[in-house]
Amino acid sequence: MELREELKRKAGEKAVEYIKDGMVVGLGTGSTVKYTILKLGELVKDGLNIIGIPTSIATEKLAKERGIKLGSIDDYQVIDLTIDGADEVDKNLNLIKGGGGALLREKIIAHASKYEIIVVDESKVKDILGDFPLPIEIVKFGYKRTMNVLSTLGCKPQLRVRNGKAYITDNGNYIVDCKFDKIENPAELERKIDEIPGVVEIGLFINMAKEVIIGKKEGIEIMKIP
Ligand code: DER
Repeated sequence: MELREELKRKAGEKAVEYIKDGMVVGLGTGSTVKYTILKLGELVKDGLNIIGIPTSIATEKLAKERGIKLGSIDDYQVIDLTIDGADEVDKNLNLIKGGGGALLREKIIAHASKYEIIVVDESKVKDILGDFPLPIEIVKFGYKRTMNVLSTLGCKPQLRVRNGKAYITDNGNYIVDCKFDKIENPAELERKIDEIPGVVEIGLFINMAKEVIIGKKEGIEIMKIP
């Protein structure tokens, strides 16, 4: 296994230690939390009793394949613990998310969670957010105008394309990836973007993560809000 994948696996599997019998567990999306779900599937086979709330159709499929019992956010409106990945993490545990296209459902489930743990490899940890283009979910109607308004905030919006076609989220919307370079004040930027009609959700998760588990060459580091 190549090094980065090994660091993802270390972080993803470490998070499983936080899952207790009887919990309702939000299941994130992406290549790091995949390892959490694989390990969780093994524990479920050994008798662990949890309900998983998936943050995407892809995660729902993976969890079902691993025999994890699933529920819906409408039937389980308070979630004990959510484990998810991120594209960037800063020192205040603010996140850029959405690289996997699941930011809307991820944010709803994060908001419903008593405790949100993020699993990343060390390459995701940054002093200031912004290296990774900020994913923003927008409706199709008037999307070119929405992109133009977003560019007035100082970013270069790119419509996300997959296999030569505009990427469509699980919710039927577009994603625009906006390169801001340095995001000095994530909370203020989130507020400004949120004012734009046509924006559905923004890939800035402010004050939502309680812990970040970082897979590093020398081992595991845990970042927590003091
Ligand atoms: O879309 C997301 O926010 C996902 O959590 C994803 O971007 C995490 O990235 P990973 O695949 O590198 O874990």
